[in-house]
Amino acid sequence: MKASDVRKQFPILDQEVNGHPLVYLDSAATSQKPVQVIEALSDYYRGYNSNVHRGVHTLGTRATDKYEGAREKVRRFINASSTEEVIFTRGTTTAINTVAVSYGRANVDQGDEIVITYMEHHSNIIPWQQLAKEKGAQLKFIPLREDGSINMDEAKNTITDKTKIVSTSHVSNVLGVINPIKELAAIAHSHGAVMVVDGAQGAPHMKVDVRDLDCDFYSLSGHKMCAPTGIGVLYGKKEHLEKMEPIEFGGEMIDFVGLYESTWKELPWKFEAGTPIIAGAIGLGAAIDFLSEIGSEAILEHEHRLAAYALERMSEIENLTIYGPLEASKRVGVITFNIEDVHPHDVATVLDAEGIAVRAGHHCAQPLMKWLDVSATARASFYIYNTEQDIDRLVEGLVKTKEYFTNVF
Ligand code: 7TS
Repeated sequence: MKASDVRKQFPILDQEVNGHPLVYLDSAATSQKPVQVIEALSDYYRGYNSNVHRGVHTLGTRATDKYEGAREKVRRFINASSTEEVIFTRGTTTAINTVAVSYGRANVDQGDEIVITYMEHHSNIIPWQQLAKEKGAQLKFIPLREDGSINMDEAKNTITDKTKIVSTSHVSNVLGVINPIKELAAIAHSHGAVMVVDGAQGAPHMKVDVRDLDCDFYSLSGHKMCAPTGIGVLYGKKEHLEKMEPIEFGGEMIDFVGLYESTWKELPWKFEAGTPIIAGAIGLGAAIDFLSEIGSEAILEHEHRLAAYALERMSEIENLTIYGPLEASKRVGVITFNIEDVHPHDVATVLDAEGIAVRAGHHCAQPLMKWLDVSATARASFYIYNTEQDIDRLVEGLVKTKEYFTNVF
């Protein structure tokens, strides 16, 4: 699909906000949805809404085929060995919590170490904090280089024979930096630890090959990659998942229930309690078809081009600080910044008046804000439907913001 055709598939982008054509630069929070995904949801609810794996009736069979078909699409998309390794979850947060509770409780003991970094999203911090507290384990943080990227020499020092779990984001939701997962996984494995990847900001933007990365677990959120909210994926190596206990019980995950003892279904269903997220999974399948048509390489190339252009144009603005590496090739299309003496919420408010949507705040990464020595930042995040013109509008908006606050104060 040509870049100019991609944007046309997103009906929401064709509107005015506050009297200006909408420029949506908040895709790291959630992406917009193409018409193909909206139609897949509508087809399900209009044509074959039914529960899965239960009835023998025709609608139930269609729904089951589509739901399990979506699992196979995910498997191919991340190159897992088998659909047994693909568990549908509510999102990345649920996926990481599942690993921390199920794998973590069984494999982490007092005195063990769990290693993460300073750049993690809260969803990849708190589950490990809770586990560490419960088990008397130590939570350790890999130091970052000055540009915010992971210091691999420090990674080698931080990960030790006591480390049981290493968990980091594939891509930081604040700095946009792409992390060297394959290298970290190799270090983790050399100490007998598992590698957990928070892929919320990775899977939307680049090729994910879980076998090549050799990670033990990988999580993603559908809503950041053109699918609906409420659907995500936990990938896990079968050798781990087979030994792990479910953390939710009832409904879809049951094999046999007695009065005092019960047994679970096989993988992947033993981790999918209750009625599954059927519409969400079907929507994710449609989103994967859509993204695959564009191609992961083309998506990353597009983001590198936009990031390079944004970094160049934004660095022309005086007193504007950009966080993270300044080489576009080290990032995806996420640019976090501050304008001196202007609060990021004020930046976002002025931009909104111009029809430009950006996020301001701590981005659910308070330890990283502390590391950056700021209380908050503004963030512009791009995706497949953004263009150089969107960045021009952002830069014009930022210049206006600066003028406005310079004149007022
Ligand atoms: N990990 C990372 C790196 C994220 O960016 C996010 C969401 C999550 C985990 C949690 O994903 P969820 O789908 O389970 O909520 N990040 C953001 C953000 O940057 N702005 O809003 C949500």
